[in-house]
Amino acid sequence: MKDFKTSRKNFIKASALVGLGTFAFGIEAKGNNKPTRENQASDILPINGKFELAPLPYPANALEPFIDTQTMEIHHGKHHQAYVNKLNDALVLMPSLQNKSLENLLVNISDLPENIRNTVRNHGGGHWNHTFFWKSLKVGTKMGPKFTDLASKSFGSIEQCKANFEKLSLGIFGSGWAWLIVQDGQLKMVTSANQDNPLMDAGKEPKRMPKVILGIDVWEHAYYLKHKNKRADYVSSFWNVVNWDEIETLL
Ligand code: MN3
Repeated sequence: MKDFKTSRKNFIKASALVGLGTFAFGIEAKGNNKPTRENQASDILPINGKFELAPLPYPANALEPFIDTQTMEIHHGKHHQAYVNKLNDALVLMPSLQNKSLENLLVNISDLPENIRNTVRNHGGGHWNHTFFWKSLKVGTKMGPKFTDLASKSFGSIEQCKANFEKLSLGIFGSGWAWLIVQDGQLKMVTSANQDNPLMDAGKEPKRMPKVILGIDVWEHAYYLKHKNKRADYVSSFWNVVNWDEIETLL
């Protein structure tokens, strides 16, 4: 359950089928060390040069019995807080980047100065991924018509979409994430190692900028207290906590 690793792998594109295409971010990538993407209204922004950990958008016990209270408290209060702290520590070394949004830093990750690049990748990625993850979770919502239509067109049926996502999540070796994204007019599933995510280096190809609509954290810290080594149990129960209202809004 060690939380901080430095090795990483590139994304593995798992499947790609039809769907809607929208681009969440405007990018102006240039081949220098100055990320130039303009901050967007929905971006995660630092306050006085520091990123902050927002409270969970619900009580820590809100996802019971599917995700237990203690896991939520540690995952948010310890793991996520540590990502924020270490991201801020790194950016102190590069004051010119302290007014950039988190999205701006991540889409241009390979252009960041080498002395902070890996730290921003791991801990900035961790901050973005978990901020997104908390908003994606809620008990008791129902799958909406936009997702139903898109997933059915893309994967043949909702059941097949879910099965593919579970299989993908189970196949991740070690720590990482599985994602549902809309890109190039298609609904796709991708995975990332460690705290990488689909935004990273997407600024290199503005037209391929993905819209992330769902992610599942398959680091052991996300499920080990409740499910121990049984990742499959965590993944199959994950559908009970997906915030379908949020997904419908994102689409
Ligand atoms: Mn996590």
